Amino acid sequence: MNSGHAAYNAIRVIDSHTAGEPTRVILSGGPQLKGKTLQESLHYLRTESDCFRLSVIGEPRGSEVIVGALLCDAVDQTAATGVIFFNDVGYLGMCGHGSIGVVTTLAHLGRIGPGTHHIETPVGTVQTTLHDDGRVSISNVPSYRYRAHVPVDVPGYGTCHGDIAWGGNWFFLIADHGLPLVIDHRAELIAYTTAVRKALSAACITGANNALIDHIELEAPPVSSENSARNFMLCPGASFDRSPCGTGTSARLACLYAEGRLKPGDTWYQEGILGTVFQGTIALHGDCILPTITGRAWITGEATLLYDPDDPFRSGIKF
Ligand code: PYC
Repeated sequence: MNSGHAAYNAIRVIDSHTAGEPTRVILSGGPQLKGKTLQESLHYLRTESDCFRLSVIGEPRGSEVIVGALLCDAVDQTAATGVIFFNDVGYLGMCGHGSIGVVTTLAHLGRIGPGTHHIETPVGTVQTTLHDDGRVSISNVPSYRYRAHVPVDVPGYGTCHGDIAWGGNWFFLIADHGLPLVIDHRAELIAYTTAVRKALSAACITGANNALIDHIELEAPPVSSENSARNFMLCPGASFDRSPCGTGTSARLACLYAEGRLKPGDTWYQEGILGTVFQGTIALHGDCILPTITGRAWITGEATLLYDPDDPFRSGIKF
């Protein structure tokens, strides 16, 4: 059973940010996972050692903005690593900016060089390419639009419409929100997207197989004329993505393809709320698309997290 408090000694981490969004890669010192597949390892982590998650990325060692990336053994021996992504409220199927952070971290450690590398996640294997100039491309999991133009009544705001799409996580993508996608309006953007997520849940509007929609994406024209569009992304919990969001961009590409607005060979320049950009292209895969997202991460720190048994907040602070 989950003991409820963190009994770790020293956890080695490397911090980075991808287009502004932080990733903390956990190299060693975490729980011994059990399971033959990454899904089983994730189940074990979730049910038996969940206190690890908040102890590593929550306050006082981290913050709600950080995405954790726990490196673990891959089942596929040719993969560079297995990885389980999480944030302050739970686990992410896939994480685009986090995968770019993981590849950049492995390169920083000298474990990989420029070229193609596979990363195993609980929702599938992702092919990555580390380019000579430090940029990283992620060939994400098959992505698709599940439902189009779904109306939802948002208390206090009125009705909006959104597409439901899978890009490695479940997204509700809204264009008719009427809000300015600028960082100074972040409090308003968080309040609105949180209300939308609540309204979706209250109306039992879900992804396929009743999956919870936990990411809300607002769309707008780009600020820079060099880009294709801008977004604001509410992550699970109360935090927003500082980057254009890799899985969110994948979901957007799936919707654009479904609308006939994007085809293989086209390049989409997705601007995030800070103005940083991910480049997206697609290939076809049955009824789905295979998105490739390209961006860049930078290493910001190397640290050993310590756990004093007398520290009342050694397991992190749960808000
Ligand atoms: O880049 O896919 C992403 C992501 C998901 C949540 C935060 N970033």
